[in-house]
Amino acid sequence: MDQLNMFGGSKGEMPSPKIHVGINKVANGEFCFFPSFFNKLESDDFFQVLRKNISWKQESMNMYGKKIPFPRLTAWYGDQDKPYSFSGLTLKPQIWTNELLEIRARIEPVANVRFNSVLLNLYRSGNDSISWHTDAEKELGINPVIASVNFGETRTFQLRHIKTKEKIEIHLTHGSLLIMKGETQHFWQHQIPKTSKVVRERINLTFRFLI
Ligand SMILES: O=C(O)CCC(=O)C(=O)O
Ligand SMILES: [Mn+2]
Repeated sequence: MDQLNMFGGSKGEMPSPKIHVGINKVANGEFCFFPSFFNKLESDDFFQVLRKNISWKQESMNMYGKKIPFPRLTAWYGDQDKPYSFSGLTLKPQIWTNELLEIRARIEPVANVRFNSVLLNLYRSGNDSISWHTDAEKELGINPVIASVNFGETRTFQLRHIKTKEKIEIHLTHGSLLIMKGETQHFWQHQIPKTSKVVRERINLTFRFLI
């Protein structure tokens, strides 16, 4: 199967229970979800170009004096004067590529904010994941708007309210855009769990504004 026919698009995908297209207000949070924000052709193109041109790195976090590799590859791009720290790492951003600027120009009018940086994740298989966390680093300000763009395999994005433990699942399809805003990062953790299904690669971009 060639790369262009690899990803099925959102037709026939499982719907995301509770979350519908457009604005969703939940307890202590707000999400805007567009399952096919980018069409199939442009999503196929973006997947290929990003897979090839992004400088993917195997970063590790320091835990009890040990280096633990992240279960995914990552990359950090953005304005040069905005270093970013998370999980004990400080990353100096790489310079924006044309594709990243193109994607940013498409999503900024919808998110209604400016983004000066983007963190990219490459999930190589079902064994790659990101565990429960919030995007609440102090450089992101009080109520950050985070815009998540997805290409490649559909993976399940889970949210969990830190007090009520309510759970929400969103199927992040090829070409989807999910915007998290309002108080979300103070009350809802999120993760992409591992899956035992045989899955193809997935690229996720989270656009952020660093103060
Ligand atoms: O891959 C995803 O959808 C989530 C990535 C994420 O939460 C992050 O990079 O902070
Ligand atoms: Mn996150």
